Amino acid sequence: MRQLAVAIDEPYQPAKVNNSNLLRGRLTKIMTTSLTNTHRIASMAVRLFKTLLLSAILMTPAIAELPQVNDARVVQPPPGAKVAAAYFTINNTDSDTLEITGVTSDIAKRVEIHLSRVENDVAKMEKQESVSVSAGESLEFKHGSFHVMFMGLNKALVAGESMQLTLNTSAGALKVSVPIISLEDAMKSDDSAKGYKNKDDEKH
Ligand SMILES: [Cu+2]
Repeated sequence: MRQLAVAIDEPYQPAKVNNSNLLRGRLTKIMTTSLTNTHRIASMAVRLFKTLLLSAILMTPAIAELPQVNDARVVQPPPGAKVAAAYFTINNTDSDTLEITGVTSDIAKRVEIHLSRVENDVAKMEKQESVSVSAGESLEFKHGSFHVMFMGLNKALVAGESMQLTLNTSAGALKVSVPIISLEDAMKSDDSAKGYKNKDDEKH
């Protein structure tokens, strides 16, 4: 009797517990699954983003840092002069050698990079096809050395105004606004401008 009672009672109790546990288990399982999916999707998104970022970095060609040009100036040439020269200091802040391969400007028919030097007491200047500036170095374009030469000026250069030139370099095209300064100002601030004393001197 007592055993039967137990036998009758028993199926109910565990069954209730089991159902409830089963339901709770299912809910937990569903929630865990959806949480797991959310996590999985999130981590996949992160992984995809990392991959894309990495490919973007790998696929982007190394962008060279454009050099800095300081102290650019062109001295106002004497009236009637057909040539002028621009000076500046170019600073290669990139980790690769910089090549300056040319200069363009609409102020003259011909624009060239020249290098002046004295040979047997004779001042000469030679057109340079390319000028190198080592990584981290700077190069001064100045009287008696490298300069940008304008030949066949299209218009008068007036002190106080400025002119535009573009340096074509291995790091890209670099536009430079060049102030036009008077000979007096050039001589006050720059010994290298003293070569301008001779007005007939068209060598820079
Ligand atoms: Cu020259």
